[in-house]
Amino acid sequence: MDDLLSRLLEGDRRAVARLITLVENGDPAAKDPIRRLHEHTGRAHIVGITGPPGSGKSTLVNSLTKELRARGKSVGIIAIDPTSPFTGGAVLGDRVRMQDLATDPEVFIRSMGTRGSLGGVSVATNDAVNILDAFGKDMVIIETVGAGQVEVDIVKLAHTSVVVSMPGGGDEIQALKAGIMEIGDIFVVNKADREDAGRTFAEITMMLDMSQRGEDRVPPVIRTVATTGQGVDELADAILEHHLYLQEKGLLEKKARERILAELQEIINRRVERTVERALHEDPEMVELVRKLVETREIDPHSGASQVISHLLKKSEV
Ligand SMILES: Nc1nc2c(ncn2[C@@H]2O[C@H](COP(=O)(O)OP(=O)(O)OP(=O)(O)O)[C@@H](O)[C@H]2O)c(=O)[nH]1
Ligand SMILES: [Mg+2]
Repeated sequence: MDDLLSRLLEGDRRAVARLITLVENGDPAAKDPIRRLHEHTGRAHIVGITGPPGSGKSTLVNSLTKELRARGKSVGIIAIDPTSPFTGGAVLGDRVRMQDLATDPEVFIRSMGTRGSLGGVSVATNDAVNILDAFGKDMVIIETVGAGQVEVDIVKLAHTSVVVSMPGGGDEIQALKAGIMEIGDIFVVNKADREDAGRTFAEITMMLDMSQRGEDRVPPVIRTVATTGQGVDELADAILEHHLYLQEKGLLEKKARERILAELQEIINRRVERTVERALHEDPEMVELVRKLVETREIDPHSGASQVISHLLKKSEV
């Protein structure tokens, strides 16, 4: 296992795939390489692409990556699939939509399942981003379906967040309002070949005008047709410009700090959660005892929980 990281750093794609699998499975064998990998990270421009199901994110990532490759950038892609397990249909779908890129050695594509574990997803995704960063990819693109808490967490991992919408989705404009709006750095109206695209474009532009984001930069709204590549050069421009903007304003360091904080928080949450699960599993009598005390009204549930927690903290290492 020791040489997995060396192989990765030497450019071995199989080592990358293997390490991401270990991370995804929460395999303890990932721990050491992930720890040692850290010093090799911090160079990639991380781009989050989020939006409702079927809005064309994968198709867009495909054409965007082609555009970025034409500009000499190497690209790593992580597609988060929230619904199906790792071998599920959507993953195959992504493979099909991104198959143009499959033979390019400067592109690495990986789908990750979420396996129903919320905290775990962010941690695994972040590890995968770090792996592709250390692997030397100039840009790492994360595709995720919006817009729930997981997506917001994942978007927090990105330097540049692209929010994709499509025409005719009244619902998804609502979803935009529900939180993703604030974190989008660039907005895309994909499927601009559809006739109601103009209205969606106008709605998003208006919402951005009304929202006070406390920034001197108004996020651009870009119309794309992912299937033909129309507007994708403009999107690539906007993404690279945003990175320059972050650099020039000294915001890249701020983002990096926020990223590390979010990463630490996720790891801590996840580890505490798992420790509690494990400890409760190993010590059911303790819980049963407290349950009885609460049942017989000798103590209240809050004090009961406190007792369980202090007991667990005493006996287990997080
Ligand atoms: N007309 C039109 N269709 C598009 C466009 N972009 C994507 N599509 C089609 O929309 C469908 C969904 O595209 P995907 O790229 O899989 O969308 P997605 O957002 O990645 O979907 P999920 O990952 O399942 O949420 C496919 O049939 C695409 O061919 C576009 O610009 N115009
Ligand atoms: Mg997709």
